[in-house]
Amino acid sequence: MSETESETRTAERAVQTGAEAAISALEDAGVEVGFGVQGGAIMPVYDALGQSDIRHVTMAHEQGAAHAADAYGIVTGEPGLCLATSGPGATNLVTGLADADMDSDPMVALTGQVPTDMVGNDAFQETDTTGVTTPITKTNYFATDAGTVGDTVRDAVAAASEGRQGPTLVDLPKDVTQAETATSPSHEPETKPTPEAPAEAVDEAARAFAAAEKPVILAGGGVIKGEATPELRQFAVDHGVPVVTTMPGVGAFDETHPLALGMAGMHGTGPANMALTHCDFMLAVGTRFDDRLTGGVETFAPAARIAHIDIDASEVSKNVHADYPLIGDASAVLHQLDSAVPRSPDAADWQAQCETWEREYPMDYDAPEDEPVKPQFVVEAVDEATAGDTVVTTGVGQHQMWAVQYWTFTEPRTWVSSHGLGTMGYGLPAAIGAKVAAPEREVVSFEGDGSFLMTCQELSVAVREELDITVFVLNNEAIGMVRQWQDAFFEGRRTASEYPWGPDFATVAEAFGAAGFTIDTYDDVADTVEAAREYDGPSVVDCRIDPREDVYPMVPSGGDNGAFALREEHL
Ligand SMILES: Cc1ncc(C[n+]2csc(CCOP(=O)(O)OP(=O)(O)O)c2C)c(N)n1
Repeated sequence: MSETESETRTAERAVQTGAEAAISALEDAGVEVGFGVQGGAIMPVYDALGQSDIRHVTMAHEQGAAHAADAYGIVTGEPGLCLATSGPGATNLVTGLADADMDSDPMVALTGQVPTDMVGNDAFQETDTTGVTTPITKTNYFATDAGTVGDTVRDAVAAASEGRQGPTLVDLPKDVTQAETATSPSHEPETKPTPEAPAEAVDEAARAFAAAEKPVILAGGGVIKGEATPELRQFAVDHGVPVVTTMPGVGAFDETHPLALGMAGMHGTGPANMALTHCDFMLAVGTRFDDRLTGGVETFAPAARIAHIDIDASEVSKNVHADYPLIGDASAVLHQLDSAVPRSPDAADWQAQCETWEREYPMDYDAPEDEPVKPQFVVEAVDEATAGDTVVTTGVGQHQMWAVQYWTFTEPRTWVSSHGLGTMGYGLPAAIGAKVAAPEREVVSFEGDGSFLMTCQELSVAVREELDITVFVLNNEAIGMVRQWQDAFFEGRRTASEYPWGPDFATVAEAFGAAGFTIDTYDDVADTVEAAREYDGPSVVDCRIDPREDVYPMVPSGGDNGAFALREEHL
């Protein structure tokens, strides 16, 4: 670097306050966007942010800010940034932090805090933010000094993305961000080598894999987070192994590929659940074997030897015993395994068996023309109308399951949903975060009427920012997933689950300045989908769907994946 360049760089990085040091650290880390809501204790940070090149998207609610940042992180692979003030601002982030923590999404939260000498005094808008968020962040920090706050923020950004990703938080007392300092963030974060698994463990797993007669790959969200999609696809194709995904792993394998069996678990496909139940060898990559995937662990893959690749050693043999633990980075270990495999398994009969299951258990539904529109039909119509790299976000409930079941995912980072926490209200703010992250890509959101009601105020943000997103509210006038469980397990007693009092969502959209559309019949579907997509800006389609429709196949909670109920069997 020449002397002049060095002077310019120093001049650009010169900071005067703790807040400026914090923002400078974000800039150095390459952060381009933040989502948040202003407030007293965070004002110095916002003041510095306003003078930086970082774009700020003001959200209507801090929960929306956290979900938007979360989705930004999923779509880009880089930590999404959210900001909130102390007290209620910070507590409003809690759901979004917990959501990101459950799904290992990279995210950084900056929260304002009352001045250090008032901490513990029950000061106005004081909450013990680090205390509240300790169990739902990967790590959190309480900034103590203007001279070190830049380094703290830099560490928080690095921690969100290294190893197993997750949300981090820095709590920023107002005196720390207001104090003068000339100290810029100093150190570069350590770059850690990509961890490989021990060679003997890899060899052992490779030999067991080669000897398998019924091998299956279970691809989890860690495949996508670890950028191991190409390696996983190559491994599966080279060795002719059928691939099942978890819900966060959707997109890790092209669902149009002949080896793709789809998503497994409670509402997984028949072939996926049959393959997991009857395999003799499972190569699980980047999954935490959560209960919605496994059903009852005692009936999960009873005949399988399991090799588990995971970056986080604490996930291995946590819920399901791993016969071959392979701790390391997913793409590095897949490379190692591929080199160590002596020969591909002889699995022609098994592949044929999987194909038989695919024919036996297709994903289908009845759509009589004289009945209300089926939600699956809407999902398929939108899928057909859009391109392969379209980003799909959802709320939580039946609509989420129909979206994942009836959309054909071919690419990673196109499926943006709340998996582990199951947060209603995730879909719209996530669509905002996704569109900000990838303005060139189409973004659609499938919502339930209950989910949409929880965060629909964020439509005001989409209108203000001119974000071209399309929201399909699969409106069954109910919190349908609860209604489905009441019908199945509570003798049809529908306590507090029917929502006939909901608003006209097209009118709600128009009130916010978005475009509103309604689908009442099958004849409306194609033209309305087209009109909503063509509208240059946010649009909402109120899809009046059949309120009796249920999600199938279904494995009851804790049940046997191999004994799923089909539509015609009704639980
Ligand atoms: C914040 C939150 N509250 C409650 C629940 C429990 N819950 C799970 S699914 C569901 C129904 C969701 O209803 P809706 O968004 O209308 O979707 P539908 O199931 O009708 O498609 C509920 C209430 C939840 N997941 N999240």
